[in-house]
Amino acid sequence: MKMSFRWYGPDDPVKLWQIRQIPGMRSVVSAVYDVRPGEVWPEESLRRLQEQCAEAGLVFDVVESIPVHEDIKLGRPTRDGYIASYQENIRRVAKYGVKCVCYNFMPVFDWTRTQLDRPGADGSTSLVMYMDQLRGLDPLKDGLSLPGWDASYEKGEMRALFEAYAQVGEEGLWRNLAYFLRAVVPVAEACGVKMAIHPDDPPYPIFGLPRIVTCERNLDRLLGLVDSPANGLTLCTGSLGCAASNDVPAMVRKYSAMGRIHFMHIRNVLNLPDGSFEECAHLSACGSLDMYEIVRALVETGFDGYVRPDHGRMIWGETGKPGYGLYDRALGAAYLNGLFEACEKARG
Ligand code: DNO
Repeated sequence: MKMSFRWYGPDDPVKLWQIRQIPGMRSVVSAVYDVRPGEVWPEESLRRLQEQCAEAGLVFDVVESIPVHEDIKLGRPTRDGYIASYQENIRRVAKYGVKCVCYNFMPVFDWTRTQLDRPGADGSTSLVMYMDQLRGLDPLKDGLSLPGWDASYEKGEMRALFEAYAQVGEEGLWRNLAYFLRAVVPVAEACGVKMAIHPDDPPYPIFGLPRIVTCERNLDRLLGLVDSPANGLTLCTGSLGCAASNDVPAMVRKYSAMGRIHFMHIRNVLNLPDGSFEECAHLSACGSLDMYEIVRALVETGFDGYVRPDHGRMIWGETGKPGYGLYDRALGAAYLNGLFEACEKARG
């Protein structure tokens, strides 16, 4: 396993030298952030990223994410141009040392929560999704924006996108995903890159928009669209795990044994009876997921991909990007390193 940490570039309040001091830290997960979805990433930006990480004693070898343009997800006639740019981006990131590309196929919005700073009993804050708050939200009316979202849409554009997705529906989204994968996976194969789709977060339709990367049945279907190791998964325990019907350790074991997990996002969630959930500390005892069983499944299947501690709470007075502070993610990395060491030694 290769331990990694997400870094949002020079503007990130978390600095590379701090990441470097987390024990066992190896890889930086990053992206070129000043380019709109669908455009080709300047080589100069990639060179700089590679150099900055190397100077800090780290390796830039995972991209999260190369965004997929909405026209690709919608199957619009303009998609071929955007797919050509995507293919070029895969070639370019490979040239600068990247081995794994994380992306998602969620319509319009990336991950969704209803509150980003919910105080816990210990005074820390975390991201939560409360169903009663969700019912009151309308992205077409409220000026809703979350850190992972593309904030550049006008209200009118957003409405048109919603209408277009209503036409496409789930099966249309599957067809468009297949078309995309058939075009990009051969390019990834040729340059030694593993594509790793991130599950939908949360893994069910939201605001009436279809979502398909949600459960074991659909992950099987996805991997079958192009049966190549380069068509793989980012297995995000928190995203899949907030649907109680997903048995996360079993999914990890199955897809890791198949060699189809290239990137693990590991975090815990506390699921509430009405389908709401709270992000919590990584420790198993704090949430609904058994972190030991997840790590054991990886170790026993010989997992050698990338791992990153996912979202942390805000603790010790830190301020910054919700979910992406230094302290709690560093604690997460230390805890995960401990679980890996114990499972590896037990395995002998
Ligand atoms: C949330 C992240 C996601 C992820 C994208 C991948 O914190 O895990 O935003 O980066 O969905 O494309």
